[in-house]
Parts: sequence; structure tokens; C-alpha cells
Amino acid sequence: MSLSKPAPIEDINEDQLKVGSPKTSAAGVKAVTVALDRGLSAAGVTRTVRSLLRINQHNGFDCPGCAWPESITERRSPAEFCENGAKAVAEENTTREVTPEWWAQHPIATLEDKTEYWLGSQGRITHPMIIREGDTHYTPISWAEAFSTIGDHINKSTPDRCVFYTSGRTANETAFMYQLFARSVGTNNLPDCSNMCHESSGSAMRPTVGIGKGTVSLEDFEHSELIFVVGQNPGTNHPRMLSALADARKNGAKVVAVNPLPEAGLLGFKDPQTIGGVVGEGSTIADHFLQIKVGGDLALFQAFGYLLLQEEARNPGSIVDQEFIDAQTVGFDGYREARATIDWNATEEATGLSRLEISTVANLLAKSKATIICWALGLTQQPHSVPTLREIINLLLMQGNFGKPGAGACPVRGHSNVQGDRTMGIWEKPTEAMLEAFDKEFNITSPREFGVDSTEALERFENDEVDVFVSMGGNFALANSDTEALEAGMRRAGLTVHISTKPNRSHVVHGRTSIILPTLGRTDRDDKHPNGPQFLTVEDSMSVIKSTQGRLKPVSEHLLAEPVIVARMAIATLGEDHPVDWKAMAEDYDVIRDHIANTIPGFEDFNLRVRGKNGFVLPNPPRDSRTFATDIGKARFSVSPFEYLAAPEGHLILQTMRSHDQYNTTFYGLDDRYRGISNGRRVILVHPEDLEAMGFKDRDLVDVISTFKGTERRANKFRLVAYPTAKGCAAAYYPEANALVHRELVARESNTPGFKAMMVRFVPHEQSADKRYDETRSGAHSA
Ligand SMILES: Nc1nc2c(c(=O)[nH]1)N[C@H]1C(S)=C(S)[C@@H](COP(=O)(O)OP(=O)(O)OC[C@H]3O[C@@H](n4cnc5c(=O)[nH]c(N)nc54)[C@H](O)[C@@H]3O)O[C@H]1N2
Ligand SMILES: Nc1nc2c(c(=O)[nH]1)N[C@H]1C(S)=C(S)[C@@H](COP(=O)(O)OP(=O)(O)OC[C@H]3O[C@@H](n4cnc5c(=O)[nH]c(N)nc54)[C@H](O)[C@@H]3O)O[C@H]1N2
Ligand SMILES: [Mo]
Repeated sequence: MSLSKPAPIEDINEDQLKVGSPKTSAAGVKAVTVALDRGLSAAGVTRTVRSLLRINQHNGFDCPGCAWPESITERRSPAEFCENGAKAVAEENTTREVTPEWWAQHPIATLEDKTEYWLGSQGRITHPMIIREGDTHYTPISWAEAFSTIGDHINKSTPDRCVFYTSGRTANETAFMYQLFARSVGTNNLPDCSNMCHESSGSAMRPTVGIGKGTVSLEDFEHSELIFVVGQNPGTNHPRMLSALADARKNGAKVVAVNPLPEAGLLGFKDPQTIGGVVGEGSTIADHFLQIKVGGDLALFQAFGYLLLQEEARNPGSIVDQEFIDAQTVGFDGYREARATIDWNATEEATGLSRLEISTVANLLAKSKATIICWALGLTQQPHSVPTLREIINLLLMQGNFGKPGAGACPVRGHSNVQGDRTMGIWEKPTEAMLEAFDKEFNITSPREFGVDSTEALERFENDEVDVFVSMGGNFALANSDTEALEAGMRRAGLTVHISTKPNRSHVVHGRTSIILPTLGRTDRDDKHPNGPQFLTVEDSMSVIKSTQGRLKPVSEHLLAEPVIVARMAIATLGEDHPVDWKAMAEDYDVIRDHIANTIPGFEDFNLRVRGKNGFVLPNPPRDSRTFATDIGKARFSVSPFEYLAAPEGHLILQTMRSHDQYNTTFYGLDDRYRGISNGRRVILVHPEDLEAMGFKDRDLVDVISTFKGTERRANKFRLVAYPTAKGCAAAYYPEANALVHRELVARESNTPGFKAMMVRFVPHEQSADKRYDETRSGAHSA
């Protein structure tokens, strides 16, 4: 333990930015050494080794890094983790402590000027803390008083003015209790990080294929002939996916990457677990790389549809799976008509791709009998995200790529249990069937009126309509749009409650009263229960349910497990005689699982089946039986107009992305190794020709202005970096750039923020610029 280095005292100094050339392959032995180094510096040798050996193993804990599934065959390697999973674990395992003394030394006025990097590296929070109106510091509070304060605030408010946010690391059992608590209070105000993440995927898929989740299993990658990776950076965000892609290529599959950035993990991969990966060149991942303009994917997939239908006309029966279409779908004729013509000039303008490039990849599609299309946030955070994803579904339907080996739709989820949270009922728009099941099981009356999503919650803060905000994990202030207005609104809210592991910006821009409840993380032992140690469960991106159990000694004896915190909040709010037996659930998580088994489809015999070696897989009609549980019992083709993002004169389209050293709003370090950027985060990557055309040079300091519907947002002091992104586009890091996102810039239907759809221009940085827009506002300032 003594190896643990002290937390950094200095904050980020952006003047030390270094830029090298982007890498052409991901992982390799460097990734392993980086991971170990991070672990050792935060947690020391014993904790690091103990924890790394248990990631994603049977009886171990689920990696908190991402939702990519583990192989459930015997092939599960002894090190089923990746550099970034290891960093996520090290981040949680730290032996650094944020104690009451720490809070006493750090008034809010000081913390306001700190970056998220600094805040997060201070360590694990050890005691429940409170700050009341007029206080300058957080001070300790007993658990009992914390819960009764929360109960009082909720009971003095009206249910609709209470908001219960969830971040996707929350386990199934916790999520189930938490939604039940919100509904028992009387509200469906259950926004979650999914609203900002893959909501567009669900909105596109539910009406078209009857399920809001992916329809492939990991095994499908072994049988696929063609795999698309669209709008996704797996080398950083889902590193274990690279093994599946490399294996698929060995089996003869072709891989097509569609991305404005030449991401290292898309171009090549060095598997750290093979000799070749350690010493050799590694393997190529993508056979074809389409360097698309941000927002051009709808046009691209429409062009594919057109080209495939042309081929079908030349060669009837070669493309269209008519038998499947007749039996299982509606709307094909309308789709065929809509895709009968194409405007190639407009398509090339929208995509930045040539007709030849598009046709070459369309030929691969035409030949493939089993295609998987994977996507992530590059497709979900734009105004036309839902139609874009429906166009992908059209293409898959046309070739019958559902319910057969090696084929299907694969939205690659983010947070390790974001999919499970939704399955458990964390949803502001619940189905009647789900509410009926809860009401019957618990003898309660759930509210029927839909609640707020994350964007609507932001608006509630702005309009002073939030009395109580409870946050199960996460960092709402930094994750959402319109940072400045959101932070101001959060400060005016009555009570903010954060169930957290580490300090973050949302604790600093707190409500008039604010409570921090420190909790156990994934790797921590949860053994203070009458029936002995407890385990939790999660659902991965491919609908596999499995258990997760931490083994490490918690950093403080004062931490409570999340289910216990929810139960005690519920009892303090709803009273001892509420029909739900919260205490029994908190004491023994099998009781929660029995309730889940009784109310959520697919969880029959939950307690029994989850104790099997590999957990179990939830039913998935398209995958299991080629059927579609839409309202009409069939899959739907859809028709969307041609649409893309066109930047006004003098503007670029800005997307926001994650660096290699970050987990959402948490920064592990300041290096984006694969992109060749280190020691800084306030950068904007721009194509060299665009830089020149706009009259700027590499490394110029600029202020950034985004425009939306005639209004502007501004964020100051970013460095321009010449970078081989698609022309007309730019890229900046999340969350530094969130201040530029107007809250009304959202995806239609899903209401997901337009984090990859801003129109920006640059002006030379002005030293004397209006302080209101200063970069310190985003919690990510530079000295
Ligand atoms: N290490 C690590 N792992 C993570 C996370 C993390 O922060 N760190 N976050 C987790 C979470 S919550 C999530 S949701 C996932 C996110 O996983 P990703 O979706 O991979 O995350 P982003 O960094 O947002 O990268 C988006 C990618 O889309 C591309 N892109 C942007 N705009 C477009 C476009 O218009 N079209 C196309 N085709 N591509 C575009 C970008 O260049 C980038 O490569 O990762 C999860 N895993
Ligand atoms: N510009 C831009 N903005 C984005 C995105 C983007 O691509 N671009 N992506 C969006 C996406 S995909 C997502 S998912 C959201 C993420 O939004 P959130 O999920 O709200 O944010 P995180 O950064 O994942 O949350 C980190 C915090 O969770 C707490 N935490 C960590 N582990 C645990 C635990 O085990 N239990 C509890 N109770 N707390 C814990 C810690 O205190 C930490 O500070 O951001 C969104 N925002
Ligand atoms: Mo996410």
C-alpha cells in the first residue's frame, strides 16, 4: 500500500501540450505496461495484481470499463481485460482517500477552479458529507441524518420536482430498487446516461425490429463474412472488440471502418496476448476505411441501398431475401421506391467520399451472405441519428441479416451496465406492461405520466423546477450539454444528492443543500450483510446476464453498498410501513432478484440461472427466432429523406470524442497516445487544408464559437492542431467542448444531445475575453 503515490497537487498546464504523429495500430505490449503502471501508482502492487486477475473471470467482477461481452467459451483467457479496463479498475482501487480533513482543507471556492482530472485523482470519498446553504465547505454527516434530510426534502416537494438520475455502471439489483423508489415517490423522472448515449439506437430499433438492443452474439463474429464498424473508436473505448475483429478476419471476414478520423484501432491491432502482438507488426483490422464527413452516414447508407437494389435488378435474387421479407416484414416496396434513384453529387458532398469508394464497399455488401453492422456514438448524437440508424436496419433487413449466424445489428454500448439498467426499468417512458407488473408484485400504484429524460432534466434545472436531484453515480453537470447554464441551474436546485465513489464537478456545482453518499465500487467487497457477502449482476452489450463480485477491502469502513443506500433513502422517505420490503432487499440481494424474476421478462429462475458458470442470455426474438416483437409482429422498413450536416460558410462541423486516457468525465491521465497528443486536452483537431483556408496555423490559440438557430455558445482558449480528419470537420474532447452544445441541439425522436453535430468557427484567442466564457467554467481550466 505504501507504494501509492500522493495525488497530484498541480493541475493541468495546457502550455505543455505535445503533438506527435497518430499511431496506425492499437494495443500491443505498450498497452499492458501503461495499464500496470497506472495501477501501481494509484493502488500499489498487491491491490493491482489481485484486482487485475479477477477482471471478467468467473467469480470475479465485471470490468467497469465497457459493455463489450466476455467470451463465454473455454477460450476465456487468463487476462480478459485491456489497458483501459485496467485503468478503470486502478482508478477505482486507489488507496488515496478523500477524508473529512480533505474537505476541510478544500473550500468549494477552491474546488470550483479545479479540473475534473485534479478532482478525480484525489482518491476515494470515505465519509458521507453535506454542505448547507451558506456553508463554504462540505462537512461530515451521519448516515442516519443524511437519509432523513433526503427524505424530508423529497416529502416537502412534489414528485414531479424530484429527479432521479442514473449512470450506467449501476448494477441490475441497484437499478431495480432505484426505479422502484422513484416510482414509489410518484415520478417517472428517471433520466439516465443512456439518454445521452445510445438512446437513438433504441428509438430506431424498437419500432423497426421490436427490440432496442443488439441482435448479435459474440459467436456471430466468428461466422460473419462482412463486419462494419461505424462511428466507433474501439481501440480506446472497446479494446477487447479488436480481438473479435482480428479473429473474424482470420476466419475470412472483411472489415469496413467508417469514421472521419483514422483511429489507430480501426487500422491495426497488436494483440498483447500473442507473440505476434508483442514483437511483430500486428494485424490489419480494416480492409476498407471510408473517411466520411461527420454526419454523412445517412447519405452513405442510402447510397448502399440504391447500389444493392441496382444489383438486384441486374441479377434478381442475388441481394434481396424475398422469402424473409414477405414473411417477416412490411414496407419493402416503399423503401425500394425511395432508393430507386440517387443524386451522386449530393451524396459525394454529404459524405466526402467518391462514388468509386462507395461502390467498392457496396460490392462487398452485395457478396456477403452474413453481415454485421456495429456502431457507437458517431451515429447516435446528431439531429438525424434515428433516421440514419433506421437506414442501417433497412439494409440489414433487405439482405435478411437477422436471425442467422454471423449477421445482425450491433449497437456497441458504453457503460458496463447501461443496457441492464434499462432492462430493470430505468426509463422515463416505461411501458404499461412493466408498470403493471411492478404494481402487482408490490401492491403500489406507479405513476403513468412519462418523466423527464436527461435533456428535459437540464431544462428543468434551467427553469428552477428541481427541488431534489438524486444521482446514482455519474457526473451530470459535465456529461450534459450547455455546461454553463446547467451548472448555474444545478446551483439553484433545492437538494442535490450524489451517490459517488470519487469527487467530481457535480459535487462542486451543487444545489443549495448537497449531500455526498460514498459507496462501494465494483471491485470492493460487499460483506456487511446478515447472510454473508453479496454479489450483483450486470447485462452486457449482447444481453448476457452474469454476476459480479468485488473482493478488495473497501478504502473506508464508512462506505455503504448502493442497494443499502437506496433502501435507506426509501425507508426514510416512504416510512417503515411502505408495502415494499426495502430492508429485506438490502439485506439479501437474492430477494431483489426474486422480485426481478417475478416482474421482468426473461429473468425466470434468476437466482438459479445466474449462479451457472457463464450466467444466461436474455431472449432476443430477432436473434433467436427471426421474429420481431413490434406492435404489428413484423419488422418495418422505413423511408427517410436525404439529410446531412452542412456547415455554414466559414464554419466546420465539430464532433466531440474521448481520449485514450479518459473514462467519460473521468481522466486517468493527459495522453491520447493513439492520436499522438499528450499533456493537454483543450485542443481542436482540424484538417491542415481547412486550417489554411480559415487563416490559422497549427497550434494557434483560439476561442471557439458554435452557432445554433441564430444563438451562439463560446468556449475559450483551445489550441488548433493540424490533423488528418475528414475535410470540413473538426474534433475536440468531451467534456471540455460541452459548453459549446446548445441544449436544443438534439437528435429528433431520441432527444440525445447533438454532441457530434456542432457548427463552429474560430477567432484568435483574446487574453481579455469576457470572463463569463472563460474555460474555467467547464471545470477544465488551465493555469
Ligand atoms: N476507455 C474508455 N472506454 C469507454 C469510455 C471511455 O470514456 N473510455 N466510454 C464508454 C461509453 S459510456 C461509451 S458510450 C462508449 C463510447 O464509444 P465510442 O462511440 O467509440 O466513443 P467516442 O469517443 O465518442 O467516439 C466516437 C467515434 O465516432 C467517430 N465519429 C464522430 N462523428 C461521426 C460521424 O458523423 N460518422 C461516423 N461514421 N463516425 C463519427 C469519431 O471519430 C470516433 O471515432 O465507450 C465506452 N468505453
Ligand atoms: N460532448 C459529449 N458529451 C457526452 C458524450 C460525448 O460523446 N460527447 N457522451 C455521453 C455519454 S455516451 C455518456 S454515457 C455520458 C456519461 O455520463 P455519466 O455516466 O454521468 O458520467 P461518468 O463520467 O461516467 O461518471 C463518472 C462518475 O461516476 C462515479 N462513479 C464511478 N464509479 C462508481 C460506482 O461504482 N458507483 C457510483 N455510485 N458512482 C461511481 C464517480 O464519482 C465519477 O466521478 O456522457 C455523455 N456526454
Ligand atoms: Mo455512453
